[in-house]
Order: sequence, then C-alpha cells, then structure tokens
Amino acid sequence: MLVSYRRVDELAVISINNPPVNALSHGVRKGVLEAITTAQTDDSKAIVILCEGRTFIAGADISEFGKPIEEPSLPQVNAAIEDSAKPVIAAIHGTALGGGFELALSCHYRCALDSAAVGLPEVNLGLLPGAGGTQRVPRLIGVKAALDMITSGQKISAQKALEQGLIDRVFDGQVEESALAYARELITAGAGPRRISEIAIPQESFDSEAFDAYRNLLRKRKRGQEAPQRIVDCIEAAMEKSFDEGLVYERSRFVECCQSEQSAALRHIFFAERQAPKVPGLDKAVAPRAIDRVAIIGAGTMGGGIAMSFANAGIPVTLLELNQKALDAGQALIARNYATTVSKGKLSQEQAVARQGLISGTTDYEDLADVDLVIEAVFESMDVKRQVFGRLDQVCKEGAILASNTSYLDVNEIAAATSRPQDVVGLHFFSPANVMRLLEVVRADKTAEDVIATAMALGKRIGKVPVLAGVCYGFIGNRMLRQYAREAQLCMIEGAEPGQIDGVLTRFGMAMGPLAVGDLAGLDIGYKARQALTDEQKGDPRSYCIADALVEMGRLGQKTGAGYYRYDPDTRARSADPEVLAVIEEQAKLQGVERRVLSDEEILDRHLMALINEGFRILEEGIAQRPGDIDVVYVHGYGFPSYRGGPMFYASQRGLSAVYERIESLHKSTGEAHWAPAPLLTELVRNNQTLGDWMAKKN
Ligand code: 3H9
Repeated sequence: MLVSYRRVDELAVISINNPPVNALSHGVRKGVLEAITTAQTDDSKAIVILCEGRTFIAGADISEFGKPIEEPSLPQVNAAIEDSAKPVIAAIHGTALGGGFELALSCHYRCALDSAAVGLPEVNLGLLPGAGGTQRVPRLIGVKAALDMITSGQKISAQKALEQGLIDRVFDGQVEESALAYARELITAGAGPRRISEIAIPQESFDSEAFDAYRNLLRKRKRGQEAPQRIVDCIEAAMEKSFDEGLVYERSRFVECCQSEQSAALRHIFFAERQAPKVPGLDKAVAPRAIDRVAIIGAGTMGGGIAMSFANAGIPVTLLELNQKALDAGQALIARNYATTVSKGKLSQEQAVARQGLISGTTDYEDLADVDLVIEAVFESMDVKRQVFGRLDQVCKEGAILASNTSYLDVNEIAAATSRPQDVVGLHFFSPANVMRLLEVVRADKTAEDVIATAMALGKRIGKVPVLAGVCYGFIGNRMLRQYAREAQLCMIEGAEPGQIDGVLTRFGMAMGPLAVGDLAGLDIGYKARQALTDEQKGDPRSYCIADALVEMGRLGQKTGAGYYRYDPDTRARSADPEVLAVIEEQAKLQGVERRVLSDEEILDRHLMALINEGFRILEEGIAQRPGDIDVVYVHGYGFPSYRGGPMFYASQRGLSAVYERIESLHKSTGEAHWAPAPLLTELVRNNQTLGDWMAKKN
C-alpha cells in the first residue's frame, strides 16, 4: 500500500511507503488526498504525515514529467492539506526535496530529525517548484533568502532550516516517536492550523530593480538556463500578487518549464547518471572487493587530486613518489588546496585537518604491500606505466586492484606487464580530480567481473559518476575530444579566429571554448605527444600546424602568459593577440589554405557533428554501453551544458536524420574520410529508428 492511514490515540497518522525515495507518483498523491479527507471526518485531533524507508518524500515522480498529469495534482493535494481544519504536521527524516518539501510547507507544522535536510532542487531539472514553493518560501524566510535557496537548488540542513524558520522543531532519535510527541505537545498547547498562505511576505527593499539585478546575476551564474529566470519571475509575483494568484502564476510557469527542451535534457541527465554505474551482464551475485586502504602512485596535480577524492570520502590513502622532494611538493599542493577550500567556507578547519590526516606519503613501494587498491597516476608513457605495474605486481598483496589513470593508453598492454591481468583496470579521473565528478572505468579484456563491480561501487562511494568504457585510444571522452579539437584547428586555419571559435562554443553553453581549454592545459602536452608520432600517425598537418608553431615560439598557454590568447600577468584576463593571427595566416599560406569567413553556425555544427559522429562509432563498437553514458561523460568531464543533455541527447533532439544530413553534407563538401557518417547513424536513419529503439533491441 502506497499510503496508509491509522490512528494512534487522538492522532491520525498518514504514512507514505513508495520506495526507494517516496516520490509523489499519482498513487501517492491520490492516497494522501484520500487520507487527509478521511482524517477530517473522524475524531482525531491532529494529523501527522510521515514516510517509511530511508527518506521523506524526495519530490514529484520525475518519470511522470512529459506525460499528461493525472489528477489529483500536487497543488490540489497541498491545498487540501493546508485547508485541513485540524493541524497537520510533517515529520521529516532523510531528505524532503522538491514537491516533498512543498507538501511539508503546506502542512501547518514541520519537525525533522537533526540528520535530515530540505531543499527545492527543481532548478537542477530545468524546473521550478510547481506546488507552492515559490509562494510559500518567501513568506517564511524573505525574498532574498528564498531567491538564493530556490535558484541554487541546494539542500540545507535541518538545523539551518530551523534557524531560518522553515522548520519548527528538530530532534534526534526516532522520527515517528518524536513527531507524535511533538503533535501531542501542539494539541496540549491548543495550537490550531497555521497556514503559510496567510503570512505576509516580510517587508524588504526588494523592488523591480533588485529583481532585475538578481536576474542579471543569474545570467552569469546559470548561463543559458531558463528555469532560474522563471523562478525569479515567480518570487516577484509572490510579492505583487495575492497568494492564490501567485499559485496560478507559478503553475503556468512550471508547466512551461516542464515542456521545455532544457528540462527534458536535464531529466535525461538525471536518469543517465543513475543508469551509468549499472553494468548489464555483470552477475549480480558478484560481490565487490573490500576497499579500506588505497595508494596513489605519483603526487602531481592528478595524483594529489585523486588522493583528496578518497580522503574526502574518509578512505585512508598512501601517496607514493620517487623521491622526498617530489613527495613534499605534492603534499604541499594538497595542503594548499584544502586551505583554499577552508578559506571559501566550504570546509571547516577541523574537517580539512582530518581529511589531510588521512593522506600519508612514502617513497618505498614496499609500503604498498597491504593496500586494497593502487591507482597509478604517473607520466603518460607506456614504458613508464609498464615499469610501475611490474613493480606493483611484485609488492602488492593477492587480490589488490591495480588501476591506471591513463587518459589514452592501452590498458590491455599495461595489464600484460603483470602476472594478474584480471586485477587490472583503468580508472580515468578528470582534472581537477577532487572536483570533477566523472570517472571512466576502463574494462580491459581480462579484467575480472568483481573488479568492475568494485570500481563502479567505489566510484559512487567517493561521489563520482562512474561510466564504463572499453579499451581504445582515448576511451569515450578523449577519443571524441580528438575529433572536436581537430575541428577547432581546422576552423582556425580556414578562417576563424580563436575568439570566434571559443565564443560560439561558450554561447552554446560549453564551460570553456576548445582553444581556451588548450591554453589552460598547456599546448606543450599535445606537442610532446605529437613528437613521439610518425607523420602518418600525426595525420593532416592542417590539424596541428598552428599549435606546433605557437609552442615553438614559446607560447605554451596560460603558464607562459601566451598561447592562443595573451594573458594579463596579474589578472590572467585573456585578450586576442594579433601575433596569433599572423601565425594562423602564415600557416594557412604554408598549407595552401585560402582563408574565408566562417559563419558561427558552421563553426558550431562542425564541432558538434564531430563529437556526435564519433559518439555513434563508440556506441557501435561497444566502447560505451549506452548513449546516456556518453552524455554523462561529456557533461561531467568536458563541460558540455547539462541543459542540452550531452551530445547524443542533443543529436536525438535535433533529429537523427537532420544530423545525418549535416554530417553527409560536410563529408561531400570536404571529401574527408572522417566525415563519413558513422554506420550506426546511417542504419538508424535508413530504418527511421531512434537511439531508444536501438537500445531496446540491444537489451
Ligand atoms: C519536483 O518535485 C517538482 C515539484 O516542485 C512540482 C510538482 C508539481 N522521481 O539518487 P539515487 C530514483 S521535481 C523518480 O541513486 P540516493 C532514482 O532514479 C523533483 N525517481 O539515491 C534511482 O532509481 P534507480 C525534485 C527518483 O540515495 C533511485 O530513486 N526532487 C526520484 O543517492 C535512487 O536514487 C529532486 O530533484 C524522483 N524524484 O539519493 C530529487 N528521485 O534505483 C531527486 C530518485 O532505478 N532525487 N529517484 O536507479 C535525488 O536527489 C536523490 O535521488 C536523493 C537520494 C537525494 C533523493
């Protein structure tokens, strides 16, 4: 039963049981409405709404969005709760989120366990609170605090909610027992229904200018996103309109958001993130290995960031470097990173000290004898990696997982340097590793099933989104990135300036343009990698000659103050550099390219189509398990705008036949083999099928 109703003496208890997160599906809404109606007719004196299982209601049922709304809607349920003639008390444990918190706000009193949290995260799904949240929250905490809470979508702790007045009572111990005691207390005190709708919004100097200033702030902070702007509209309406008119206004804006492409994209990413760690075909009986102690080889930026990811999750880490000096430098960098986090107020000094205390250092491989997992994060060279793995094979205990953080290299070849390839896996983190959420888990030919199960579970434990990838040059993300980066080079030599290319892509929503990213990472990295290749392996010189010329001039990117752009030594502000234009023009001449004006549309399409076409190849080869996995990789590892759902979702939204035609036209106009439409794309378009059809057939 989704919703049950029972009496405990003079109290009516409405209990919701819709695992895993008590989402407000149609059945739950109907059940709550019926129970509230029943409670009006008996001799109960107060009504308590609580949830079974691990959490209070985590929101509307997201899988119902995009389908026709079945009545009762949540606003109808909430209206019935607020109208109740008897006091209604919400008893919160776990998280009360979105529609779940809005339901609690319709109750007359809210109590919570001290471990609980509340929030309105709708904005993360391209939505706004559509069941009274934008109208009730400002009445309780004021306009500014409501704007901050609802546009950020961040959860707040029960304690903070108590201080703000969003919750009336916080207790520790057992939720039901404490909530019933609180309800009895209210009855004894003669407390009746207390409706937020009847509260006037605290007077503040928030006029239309202040609202516009807030909208402008959000244009920067939530670039390209529509829902945050609509949230401001609703909160402004809360100030200007009556409560009932405000609700009507909120509802209409909610429906608009719900039908938007942005919300569809963000909902796709929400489910894709949760789908990604699942590996079909993996025997469910396979138990993950226990990981209690981890070692990282290499204390550079990457190794240090990985070490922090584990320490942040409470897992002890040993950091190994070749010599004490390098180790000291690595540990100093970690200390600086923690200090910055403390100075930003994101961590307390004690927490930082505790986390840092979990990271110890060594220069001796013998100290790794007891660890359960080693992650190698050394220089990207097969020889060096094979040496490291040979050494790990000698010192690590039986059953230890040996992982490489390689970004491109063949994990089978690395595994072959050990006598235990079944224990070897790729764990590809993204820089800065303590911040970026993506983790590519690379399954080599002989990687054991329980190693994959462990990697997926561990990824989640350390707060990452793990995505399974097969072995190929660059796995999912970097393999696609090569095609994308290549287009940036070709657009440049054919006529575009760095600022135009980066501008087009950032306006599309990418966190940074490809050339600014190159400058940030350092142009010497790609240059060095190319030096190890033959001319044939390097491919078309037009796709790297500008980068090579800049490196040879000493322009390595931000670290030398100049790359594709010039950087102010003090502020790091970037500006266009005529010297770069001269280099581009010279290289175009040398390559016999006649420069022309490229439209923004051409630039955007070429970059996106390059990603998409390679994505289809990756899917067909089984390097990625599903289109959603590719989207998760691009959103969490490469700054692709989540509100566009990732490259494969974008392709589906644009229409596969339109995408095919665009790629085929690029193929025809350039004559380049890499623009040949991927066979899977061609097949789907020919059969008038979608990626969803393909996945359904595959499973
Ligand atoms: C809203 O409320 C709109 C209203 O304002 C207006 C209405 C009119 N629906 O994340 P987990 C599934 S918008 C459906 O791994 P955790 C999830 O897919 C909503 N399904 O667990 C997964 O399924 P599976 C506002 C949902 O413990 C399983 O539950 N609310 C929903 O790490 C476990 O999820 C939100 O945005 C849902 N609402 O984290 C909250 N939520 O096992 C969204 C979860 O098949 N949810 N599932 O893969 C969360 O943030 C996290 O799930 C939560 C638990 C923190 C609750």
